[in-house]
Amino acid sequence: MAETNFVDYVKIFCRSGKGGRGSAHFRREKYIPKGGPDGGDGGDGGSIILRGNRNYWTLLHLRYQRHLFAEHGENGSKAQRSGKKGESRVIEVPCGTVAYDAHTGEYLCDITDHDQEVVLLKGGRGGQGNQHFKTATNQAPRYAQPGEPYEERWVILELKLLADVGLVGFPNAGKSTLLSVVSAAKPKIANYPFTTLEPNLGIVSYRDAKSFVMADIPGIIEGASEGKGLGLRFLRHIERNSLLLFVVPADAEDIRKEYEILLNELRQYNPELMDKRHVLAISKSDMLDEELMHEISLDLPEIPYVFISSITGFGIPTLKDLLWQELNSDMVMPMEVTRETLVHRNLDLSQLGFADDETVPEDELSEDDDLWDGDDEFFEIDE
Ligand SMILES: Nc1nc2c(ncn2[C@@H]2O[C@H](COP(=O)(O)OP(=O)(O)OP(=O)(O)O)[C@@H](O)[C@H]2O)c(=O)[nH]1
Ligand SMILES: [Mg+2]
Repeated sequence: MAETNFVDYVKIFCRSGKGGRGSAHFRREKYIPKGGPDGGDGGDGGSIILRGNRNYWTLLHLRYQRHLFAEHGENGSKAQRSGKKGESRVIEVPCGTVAYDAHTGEYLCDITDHDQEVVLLKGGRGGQGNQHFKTATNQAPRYAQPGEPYEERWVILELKLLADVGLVGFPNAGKSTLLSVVSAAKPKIANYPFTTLEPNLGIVSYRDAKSFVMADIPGIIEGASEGKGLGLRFLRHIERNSLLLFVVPADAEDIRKEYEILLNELRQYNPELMDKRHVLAISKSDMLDEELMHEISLDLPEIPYVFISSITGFGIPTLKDLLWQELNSDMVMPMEVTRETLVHRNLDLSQLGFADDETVPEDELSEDDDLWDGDDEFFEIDE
C-alpha cells in the first residue's frame, strides 16, 4: 500500500533514566580535620510518560523517532549537594492510544483523555548519600547507596479512534458520501470499491450545539476476517464506538443478507462488537419510490433502520435524530463508562507484520554504565 500519513501502529524503544548514586564524602576543611559525612543524594532518573493530546490524530510523529530515552539522575556530591534529577520524556499521543509490550503482547495502559498522563517506565530512584547513614555507633559511614537502575522495553502503540458512531459497510456503499454530508470532513468519494484506504473522522453537529463523532472506515467484504480485501485491520477503529451504523445500499440484492455477512465478519474479529447498538441506514434511497421502500422494509433485520440519500438529503435529519436518540438511550453506556469498562485484550503478536529490527543505538547518556556492578561502588569514597 502506498506510504500514508495515517499511522495507527508504531513500535518504539523506551528507556527511563537511572538514579544517580549517593555520595560517600567526608567534610574536609583546613581547621575541621574530622568533619562528618557530607555526601549528597543522587538525583532520580527521569520517567517515560505517555500523555494524551487531542491535537494529534495519528502516531505518525513517532514513526521516525523510535528510540525514546529519559535522562539519568546525576550523582550526589560533597557538601550535601544532591544530584540533579533526570528529565522525564513525555510522549504525546492521540486520545485512544493503547500501549502493549512488544515482546509478549501484554496490555500495558490506555490513554483516552486529553492531558491524561501514564508513567510507562519509571525512572530509577537516586541513592542516598552517606550523610543519611550516620548512627550513634557509626559516625563515619564510608558507604552510600547506588541509584536504582533504569527500565527499558520495546512497546507497541496502537491507535483506536474514539468516535461515537462507526460506519460499517461493503465497499462502495456510500459511507464516505454520508460522512461528507453530515460533517465537514472531506473524504475521497468515487464509484469504485476501496476508495477509502484509511479511516476518516467527522464531527456531526446536532441541534443546540450538540455534536457527536463519526468514523468512516474502509469497506469490508465477505472473507475479510481471512484477510480478503483490506482485511479487518481497520476494525479496531470501531471497537470503541458506542454505536455501529451499518450502511447498505438500496440496490443491494438482499439487504438482510448483506447485514448478516457484515455482522459475521465483525464477530470473527471481536465478538464484543455484537453487544453494541446497531442501526441500519439504507443508502442511495433516491433510487427507490415509496412502494419499493415499503416492500423492502418488510424484510429487514430487527434493528432500527432509516432510508437515506446523501445526494438528495432524504432521511438525513431522521438519521441524525435516530443516532442521537440511540447514543443517549439507556442501553448505551456513556462513553466514559464504556471506556473504563472496556475489556483489554492482549495483542496477538502473530498477526503483526513488524520487521524485527530491534537494534538500539547507544544512548550517549548511559555510557557510564556502572550500575550494580558489585559492592565496591557501595563503599566508594568520593574525594
Ligand atoms: N444515487 C446515489 N449515489 C450515492 C449516494 N451516496 C453515495 N453514492 C455514490 O456511491 C459511490 C460510492 O460512494 P462512497 O461514499 O465513496 O462509498 P464508500 O462506502 O465510502 O466506499 P469505499 O470507500 O470504497 O468503502 C459514489 O459514486 C457515490 O457518488 C446516494 O445517496 N445516492
Ligand atoms: Mg469510502
